[in-house]
Amino acid sequence: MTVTRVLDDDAQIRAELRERLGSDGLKIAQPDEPPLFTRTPESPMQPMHWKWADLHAYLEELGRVLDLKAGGDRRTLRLANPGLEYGTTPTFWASIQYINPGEVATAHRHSPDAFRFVMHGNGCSTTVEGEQYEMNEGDLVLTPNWMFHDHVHNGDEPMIWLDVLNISLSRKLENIFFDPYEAGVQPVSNQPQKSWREFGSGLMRPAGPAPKLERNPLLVYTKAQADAALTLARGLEPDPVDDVILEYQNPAGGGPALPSLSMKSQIIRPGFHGLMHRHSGSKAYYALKGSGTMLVNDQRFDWGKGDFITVPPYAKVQHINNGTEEGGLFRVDDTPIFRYLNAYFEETIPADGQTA
Ligand code: GTQ
Ligand code: FE2
Repeated sequence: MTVTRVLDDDAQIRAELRERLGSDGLKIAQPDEPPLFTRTPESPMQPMHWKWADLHAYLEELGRVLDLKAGGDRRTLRLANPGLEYGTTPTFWASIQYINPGEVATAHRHSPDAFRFVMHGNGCSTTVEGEQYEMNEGDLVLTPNWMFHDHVHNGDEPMIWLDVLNISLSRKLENIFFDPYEAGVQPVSNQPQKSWREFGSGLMRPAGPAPKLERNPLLVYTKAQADAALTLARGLEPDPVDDVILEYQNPAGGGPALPSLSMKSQIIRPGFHGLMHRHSGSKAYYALKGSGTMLVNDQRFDWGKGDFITVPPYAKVQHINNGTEEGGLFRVDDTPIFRYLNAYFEETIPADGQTA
């Protein structure tokens, strides 16, 4: 009938134009192509849950069979997403690095930002632009982009830490730069922990002009200070979605610790039943202690200490703790990018299931 004939004509016109326009490097929308817009984000990334027992077994195996290549390669187990061609999420890779006593991961620098969150062990130090930091369990050490960094393990047990780099983003932006450091490891500066000594209190800073907002002047956040902050926050009204949650802040201006990555630490107390929430961007969780349940879209993940969970962009998440022990989660998300673009969307779904 008329309507069908019009559509057929339209398809025919478009097919003919496809040929001619294509040869001139031009195109128009075609009926068989995905539309420019979806009502809400539709990501091919899948929610994932890795159990610590499995990860640990693989890590021990990699520690035995993989050498650190000359030139300072890293021994890492990458958390790959089966729905994505590249990355743990569309913006970052989360990997677990394993380093044996006596090993040296030689210095280099790159355009992606990175951080390490220490999972197990001690005795390793990371040197960032000459500032040397000891890595102990629960510490967060930043290697902001284009700063040289090397890791030297002088302890007697293997060390395991989480590495996150905003490298999927850098790759999409076609902005990957890399420089090896010629000398292997960097000399340690005569002010070995300068950024920590200046800004590590989180409360006070060197007298004089305020530091520039853009570049985080602090390179390390210790477990002791994160724990102290969470203890204070326990006395606040619980967050209806996240119970107790704090962000590692850039002490200059209070922004995220890295321009594209926000790191958070969170406590889910026994009996907590959070509201379901979704927001722009993707995230990864590492379970620090206890246990809990996370509902991610239509999947249920019962997590324990050491597990990893990754959440696709704009996926619904609900936190529940039906146990008797406090659950602790370290989280990294890419929300700063969306805030920078003035394109951060979020939605809390009330308990009755109706969208607010
Ligand atoms: O330790 O410098 O997981 O450059 C990936 C790339 C760790 C590192 C990773 C890296 C590093
Ligand atoms: Fe690196």
